[in-house]
Formats: sequence, C-alpha cells, structure tokens
Amino acid sequence: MSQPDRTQLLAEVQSGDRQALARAITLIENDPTTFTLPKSGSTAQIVGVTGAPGVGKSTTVDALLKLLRAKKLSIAVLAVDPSSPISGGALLGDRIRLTDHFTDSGVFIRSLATRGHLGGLTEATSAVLQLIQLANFDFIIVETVGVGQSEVEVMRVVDSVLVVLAPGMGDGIQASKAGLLEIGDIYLVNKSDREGAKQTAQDIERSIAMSPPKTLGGQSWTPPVLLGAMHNGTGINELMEQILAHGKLVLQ
Ligand SMILES: Nc1nc2c(ncn2[C@@H]2O[C@H](COP(=O)(O)OP(=O)(O)OP(=O)(O)O)[C@@H](O)[C@H]2O)c(=O)[nH]1
Ligand SMILES: [Mg+2]
Repeated sequence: MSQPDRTQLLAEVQSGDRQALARAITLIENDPTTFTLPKSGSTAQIVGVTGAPGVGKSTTVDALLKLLRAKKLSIAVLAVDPSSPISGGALLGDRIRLTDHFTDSGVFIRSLATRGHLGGLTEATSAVLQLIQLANFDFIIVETVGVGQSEVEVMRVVDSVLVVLAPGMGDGIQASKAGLLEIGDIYLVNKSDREGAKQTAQDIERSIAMSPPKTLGGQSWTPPVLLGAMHNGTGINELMEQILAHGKLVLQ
C-alpha cells in the first residue's frame, strides 16, 4: 500500500469509518509497523479483561457492553488470541455470543490474532490500540483468550486490568502462578451463584493483601475483589463503578 493510500485510510478511520478501521487492523496484524500513527488525544479508557478459560470473560464484556450502550457510549472490543492463526476461528464462540451488538454502530468488535512470538503479540496489540484510539470510541475493551505469559504481557498496554476468576477454576495459587495477582487492578470472582465463590474471593484478597498497594496519580489503590454473576448481570454496576474509579486515577 502506498503512503498516500495509508494516509487516506487513516483519515477514514478518524472520520469514524468502521470498514476502514477493520481494514487498517488487518494491515497491522500482518505488519505492526504499517502505519506511523499520529497522537490521538483520545481519552478513552482501555480496559483489559483476562483470566483462565471459561471463567466468564466474554460474558463480562457482554454485560459491560450492555451497560455502556445504555449510557449511549461507544465501545470497541478487541479480543486478543495469541494462539490462533490470523484466519483462525478460535473466537467464534465469542463472536456468536456478542452478535446482539453486530448491528449496533456504537460497537466495534474485532479479534486479533498473530502468528508471532510474545513480543509480536504485544506489539501488534499496542499498534492496534493506538489505531482504535484514533477512531474516537468512548471506551475500549481488550479481552485475552486463556492465560499465559503472552496475556500478561498484553495487559501491560491497557489502562486498567480486570482479572476474572471463578470458583474452583481460579483459586489463589493458580492465579498467582499465572502471574495474574501482580497485574490486576480489579478482581472479579464471577459465577457467584456457584459454591465456593466467597472462598475464592477471600483467597484472592489474602493474596493481594501481601503485595504493596499500587500508587496511582499520587493516590494509593488497593485492587478491589468483587463478586458477581455476569450471566445475569449481578454485580455489574459495582464492577463498572470500580472500573471508572480506576480510570479516573490512571487517566488523570
Ligand atoms: N453459572 C454461571 N455461569 C456463567 C456465569 N458467567 C458466565 N457463565 C457461563 O460460563 C461459560 C463460559 O463463559 P465465557 O464468558 O465464554 O467465558 P470466557 O472466560 O470468555 O471463556 P474463554 O473465552 O473460552 O476463555 C458460559 O457457558 C457462560 O454462560 C455466571 O455468573 N454464572
Ligand atoms: Mg471468551
């Protein structure tokens, strides 16, 4: 693609053209250095959602989408899948579950896959996020698929990290091994309708109490541990409040 074509494409992205945005993301997927991106001046909070497979990350993203759309805010969702090839179908489940939003112009949903190594994924995610910031969304959500070093790395390029756990699936030791207890700004123990959720929340609280509180904008932030059942929206308002409270500190 020639330089004038790239400039034209970026102008379309900035004007809110979603197809142009999708096309530009594909170019970045293949080569993260495709564009020299201007500073966006975007104030959109970028929220990363991570956690073990099946804990309810996509369900949580869906619940957040519904809440934000009810407030008429526009949202971009980037699902980052380190394992699947570019054309891979690993996110089909997510895509199907998120179909409600497909006809809504205030929502842009896209999966990102790279063949690459660790650095490659983070680099591509970072480049795509910079691009998405040009498109003037109010909110940007990044969901990672699975737990591993690459997801932990990807979470370094977002503003606020939400770690989702579920009873029995993400106890303190497992989460700690996966490096999740160092990166979380907010913890959600999802599936609170299941036995053991309170116990899991206490485990996590105990584990994070052992690490020093984070300092943000001169204020200390102790990551809250919330309980919720995102399949029916239980706890979504509290979750949103904490996300916004963290965003206020981190974006100031
Ligand atoms: N009982 C119960 N089930 C839930 C809750 N939230 C989500 N689920 C179910 O848990 C399953 C997994 O949810 P997903 O949202 O796909 O989980 P995920 O973390 O995105 O999964 P991957 O993307 O595959 O890692 C689905 O069948 C959901 O309906 C909840 O609060 N309670
Ligand atoms: Mg998912």
